[in-house]
Amino acid sequence: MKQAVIVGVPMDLGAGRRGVDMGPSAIRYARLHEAIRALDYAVLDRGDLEVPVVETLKKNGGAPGGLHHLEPIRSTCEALARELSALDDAALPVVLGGDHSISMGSVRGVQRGRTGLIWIDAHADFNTPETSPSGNIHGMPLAALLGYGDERLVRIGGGEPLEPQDVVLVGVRSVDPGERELLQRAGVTVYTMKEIDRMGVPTVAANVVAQLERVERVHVSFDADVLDPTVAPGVGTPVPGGLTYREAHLLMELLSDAGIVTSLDLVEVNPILDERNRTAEIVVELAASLLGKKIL
Ligand code: HAR
Ligand code: MN
Ligand code: MN
Ligand code: MN
Repeated sequence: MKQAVIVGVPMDLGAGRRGVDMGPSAIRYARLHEAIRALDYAVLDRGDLEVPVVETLKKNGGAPGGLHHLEPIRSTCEALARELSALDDAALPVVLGGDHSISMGSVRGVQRGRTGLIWIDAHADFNTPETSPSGNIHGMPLAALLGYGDERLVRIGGGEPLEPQDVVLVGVRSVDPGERELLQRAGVTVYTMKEIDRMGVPTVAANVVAQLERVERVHVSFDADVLDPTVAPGVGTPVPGGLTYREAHLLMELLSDAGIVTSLDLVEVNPILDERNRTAEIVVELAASLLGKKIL
């Protein structure tokens, strides 16, 4: 039997607003386990990592050019990378955030051989301390995974930087000025909302699958704010013009059909801003589509 391993990372230190630390709880409460078990996976929940409480930390560097809460974020990501790298290769890790900075730990933890990454997000998360308008580290993880930015983030988990040709961004519609320049220079493939409008999800999904044909593993990092805020109000940094309910499902269904996905993050769900947990519920439905749920 296939096995899914759930790890929660209740951390909001990388975000500018509080609340995504409650994401793991909200996603479990939305029946994640049942949804995955129904797809013939054995589900092992390893619980939540221990994350420093913000009130116990000194205030530090929240200004532009800063790295807000660098040390506790770095150590939490190291712990996550260690936990995931110890798992059996055949298991499918499902990491529950938490803000998107946790993906510096999850990607390094699942990286084995040539690893592809599909980053599904309204934002590019390609800032460095120099380009970040906020100093919030959840705007920096994808850059760090490709080797850009502060060395202490780049070196998390001891992994090699990902190859730009193995990285795809989908759903982007909010990019900061300095971030744009680095993103274009880095050479990762980006399907903005414009491409999704113009080509449609089927073409985008087919291109993504074709691009990642040669990698050994594929990690999907799903940021709930890629969804349109009318569909998913429970996120800290909503941006209008996102994926509709069906566009998001179709993307997951087509990636599932391709059979390439070997690990998954579900991040940036903010229960404080949500309406009766509906964002967490949609995220669970989308995870089920990605892991093989069929309509018929
Ligand atoms: N680009 C902005 C910044 O770096 C906002 C980033 C918001 N990030 C997320 N993750 N929610 O995608 O400050
Ligand atoms: Mn803070
Ligand atoms: Mn993100
Ligand atoms: Mn985002």
